Amino acid sequence: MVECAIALGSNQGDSFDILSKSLTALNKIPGIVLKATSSWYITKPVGTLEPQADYINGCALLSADQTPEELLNILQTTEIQFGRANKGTLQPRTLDLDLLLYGNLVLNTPSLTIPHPRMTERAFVLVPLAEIASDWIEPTSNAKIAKLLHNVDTSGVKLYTA
Ligand code: PH2
Ligand code: MG
Ligand code: MG
Repeated sequence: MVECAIALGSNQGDSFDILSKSLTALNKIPGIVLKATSSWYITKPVGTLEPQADYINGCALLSADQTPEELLNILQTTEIQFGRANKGTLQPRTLDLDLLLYGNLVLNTPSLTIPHPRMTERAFVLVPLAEIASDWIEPTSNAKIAKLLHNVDTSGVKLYTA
């Protein structure tokens, strides 16, 4: 089993319900065990071309016996299961599941880059991730998540209270 970190996001549909149910669905998949979940955060959209709704974001830690590619496939299938239609990177979505970290693996293939290439600059990832993995060393920067969090502006990330 390999310890993995994923980021979850949604800004379309009943986001809180979709995000919660997606974690339950992932935990039911053979070979995947949900180890920890962060709080949920309301976050201002980052990098989108058109104005769009605020996101709910969070992170989770999984133990998985899948390869990175198998895990990516599972995440993409789960996105579709929860109604994701739009594959565009910067478009609104019902569910976005991003593989952030896979143990201390560094991988660059046409279909998959691990660690997630933008995670070190995204407060909407680092704030929830630091709750559950503050001492995890991000292997391309060699810095702990807690340290990376110090370098980003967290003003657009607010704790979500249901
Ligand atoms: N995801 C994006 C682009 N911008 N902004 C926020 N706040 N949250 C996201 O999950 C997000 C984003 C592309 O995946
Ligand atoms: Mg994403
Ligand atoms: Mg994605």
